[in-house]
Amino acid sequence: MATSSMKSIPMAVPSFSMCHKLELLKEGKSKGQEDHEGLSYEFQEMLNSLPKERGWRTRYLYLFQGFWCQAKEIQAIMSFQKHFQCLPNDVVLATIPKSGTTWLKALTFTILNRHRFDPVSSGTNLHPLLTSNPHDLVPFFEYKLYANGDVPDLSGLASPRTFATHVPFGSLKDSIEKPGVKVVYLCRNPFDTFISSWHYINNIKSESVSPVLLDEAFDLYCRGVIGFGPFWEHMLGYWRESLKRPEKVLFLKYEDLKEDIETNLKKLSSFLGLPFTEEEERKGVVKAIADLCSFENLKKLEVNKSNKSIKNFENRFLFRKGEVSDWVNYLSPSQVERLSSLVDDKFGGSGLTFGLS
Ligand code: PAP
Repeated sequence: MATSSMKSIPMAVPSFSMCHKLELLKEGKSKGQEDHEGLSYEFQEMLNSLPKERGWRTRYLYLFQGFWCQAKEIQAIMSFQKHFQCLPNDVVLATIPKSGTTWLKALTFTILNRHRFDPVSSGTNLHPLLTSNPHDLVPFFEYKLYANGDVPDLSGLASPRTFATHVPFGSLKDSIEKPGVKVVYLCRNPFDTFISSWHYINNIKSESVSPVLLDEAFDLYCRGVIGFGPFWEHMLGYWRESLKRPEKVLFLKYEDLKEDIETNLKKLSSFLGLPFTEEEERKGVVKAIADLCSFENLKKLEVNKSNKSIKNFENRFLFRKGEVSDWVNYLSPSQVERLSSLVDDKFGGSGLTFGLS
């Protein structure tokens, strides 16, 4: 964890002192199973009662609360669900992995903190994004705050507190039910999300797990077996909630952000209750945020070339191509047909479309 970067902006992101660990989840090692290290005997017993499939980067994915998840993520999610107390004004950024989480964190952090850290003069005032990876500025519930069954003290965080999660809506909803708590969901088309996931997993997976070949990963993906999947249930869960309660859940699409970032920044800012003023627009604040958080800008920063943020994975793997439709370079015609008909089948009639060419 890049705690040093967190120290440089104490008001926005104080260090999270860990209060205590969940008794149930303490200690216990299972030899030869890296993904079970540190899990209690009772917890492993519970895992053994869950359906499981071959994991992408750990030995297994388990079916927990209706979605596929790694053992340590389950441990963290249980701690989160038991202990997290939301406050009015909390902001939760939600994605299925590889949908543009890093980008959404950068944009939201910059919007919410723009009066403390002016994006227009980001170069001279040393904006936190220039020295910290977005994952260090907006922590995940399951990979950082509640990882290892920890229970963090979040009382010192400045409002609005901003968090992130990959947990599907059904498993998040009870934790965010106070009025004023807002959720922003970023969705990316399932084809690119798959390709991005496949590259990332093979870059960061542990050496004890054999590489996942594209064909095998594709089959797992189409069967819904991917972290926090099935992808269609993840996307539709947030989509339906955004239709039901647009003041609570904002649903954005990666492709829309790529096409017109400034319009989407204004939408995001208004949703968060901090619309851009005319003066800000005149001063070029919207464009400055778009530029500061752009793929090209973030990728070239030293912190994103050489440091590690989430779970000790190298930041550079979070910035691969950042393009729309890279999947055309990888999928065979029969794979395109299979995924297309799955998408038609699962999303048909929902109103959620992806504009795939
Ligand atoms: P995470 O869910 O594990 O945090 P996430 O950030 O969602 O990962 O996914 C990384 C993808 O977002 C990469 O896509 P690619 O593999 O197709 O290239 C990455 O390039 C892309 N990405 C990261 N930052 C940005 C950005 N600022 N703008 C656009 N795309 C970005």
